[in-house]
Amino acid sequence: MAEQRYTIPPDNTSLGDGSIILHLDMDCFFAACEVRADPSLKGKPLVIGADPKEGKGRGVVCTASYEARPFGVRSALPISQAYRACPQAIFLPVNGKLYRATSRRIMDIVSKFGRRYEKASVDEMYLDITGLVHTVGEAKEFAQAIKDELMQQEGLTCSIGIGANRKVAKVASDYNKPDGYTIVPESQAKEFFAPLRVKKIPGIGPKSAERLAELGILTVGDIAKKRQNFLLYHFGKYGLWMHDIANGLGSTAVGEEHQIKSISRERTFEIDTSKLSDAYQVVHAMAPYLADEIDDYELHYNTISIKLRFDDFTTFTRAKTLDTPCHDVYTIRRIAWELLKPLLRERRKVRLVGVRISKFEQVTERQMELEQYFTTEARKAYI
Ligand code: TTP
Ligand code: MG
Repeated sequence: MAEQRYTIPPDNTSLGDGSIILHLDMDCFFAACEVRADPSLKGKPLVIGADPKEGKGRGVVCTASYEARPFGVRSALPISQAYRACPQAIFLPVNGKLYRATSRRIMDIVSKFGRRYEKASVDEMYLDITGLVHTVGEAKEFAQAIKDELMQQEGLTCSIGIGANRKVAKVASDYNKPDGYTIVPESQAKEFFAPLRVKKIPGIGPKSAERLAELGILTVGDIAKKRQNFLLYHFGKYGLWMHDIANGLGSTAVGEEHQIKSISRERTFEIDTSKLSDAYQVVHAMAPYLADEIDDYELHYNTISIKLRFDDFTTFTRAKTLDTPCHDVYTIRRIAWELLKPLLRERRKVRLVGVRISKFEQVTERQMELEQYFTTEARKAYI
């Protein structure tokens, strides 16, 4: 059965008396940055991710241009499958520096439009625009003004959702992609959600969707209609959360949480390896990316973790929390290797190595100076 489409109500409709939240998500972000850098790629199927090696490549797709999506190519698909589905696509490696620099400029541009803002990922953000717009017509103009500004300054398109809470705004920004916007007044939130499949709500994953389906619950409207006690019985507190969301209630806090929780990198070997030097090289090469990114955010890390997957897919993680926060590359390398080495003793074949830094904190200038000094000392010791 085709899903019933939501239509934005007339321009003079009130958005409601509570908060007004805007969610913005860039369109096929990594691919769009590549097209901007090389306009000859425009209109072509484009896949950003691991090297496909003519179908033998390992690793995954990061994103695909809208021209590649009809072939079933999407984020997280193994790159070998993407190659089989669309061999004529242009496959490009990930240029993290370009995307991060673009992301920062976008956030600068967009944040000026709101009262508060929160960066939610490399290509999405929330704005609290309570009091800045009151009607559907004003919200449309507001969304269009942001889109025009981004197009003018960055040459990129985005999609925007405006609603009475974060969840409505987030689902709305995805509703009319690419290059669209969807405005959902408070009074329409339930109707907007009702026909959507439960998995459309971020926070309801495949497992929950399966359990809901077993109970005959397929759409968000089905959740809204259930009694709270029923959902509490089957899902505990999570059931109550789902009930609230389905009924158009949800968090409106923007920018109150620390936005970025961890930064990680993973690498799948082309061929499973039992050589220690292979694992070491990966850690060595990954560390600067992590350190670079943390510098972009002007944060320090407290915890370093590793992930190790053997050829039979058994996976181990280990973590170490430091006595003092750091931001340098050397500490990442040293600790990650300390954590990895004991696991490699048996010389089993390794499929994947990953490094993560987390428990971030902002640092004062004085701390920065000290850190600088110790980093220089550490570098000397290291070389
Ligand atoms: P998304 O916003 O999920 O995707 P997108 O911007 O490419 O496409 P859409 O138009 O549907 O929003 O993610 C933003 C970027 O994050 C994306 O361009 C690439 C990266 N990414 C990954 O590297 N791996 C992933 O699994 C996902 C989902 C995204
Ligand atoms: Mg996006």
